[in-house]
Amino acid sequence: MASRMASCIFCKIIKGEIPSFKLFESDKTLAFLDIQPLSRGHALVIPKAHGEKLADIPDDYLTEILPVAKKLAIATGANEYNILQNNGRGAHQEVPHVHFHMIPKPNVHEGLGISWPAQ
Ligand code: DGP
Repeated sequence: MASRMASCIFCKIIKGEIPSFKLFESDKTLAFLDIQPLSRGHALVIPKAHGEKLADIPDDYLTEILPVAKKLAIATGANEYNILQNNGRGAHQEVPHVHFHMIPKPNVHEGLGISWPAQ
């Protein structure tokens, strides 16, 4: 587990070793913009505990995830959006650290004080 954490790209983002555009941070949760956005405002919400799949993450690291995703959805002004979470390569998971996608549908606008960077 320790070696997987050392090479994990999202653990490096948590530690600030790889830059990201952070949207929310607490002791257990981090949200940042996806580097390959499917739409403007596409964000990832991750637990700060390393684990590949949902079953690997302690419950207390999961409780904040959906409320944060909800706030991000509201902040984009999106009326329509997808919350997605993939488990395993066969389920299209590329990064082996649990993450929830918040993907606004196109035509979102700026809202509630968050100015999304142009892409
Ligand atoms: P998934 O297929 O569910 O594992 O999605 C992984 C997402 O992670 C994909 O949309 C691109 C994003 N991603 C990968 N590497 C980085 C990175 O270094 N920074 C950021 N911000 N996003 C990344």
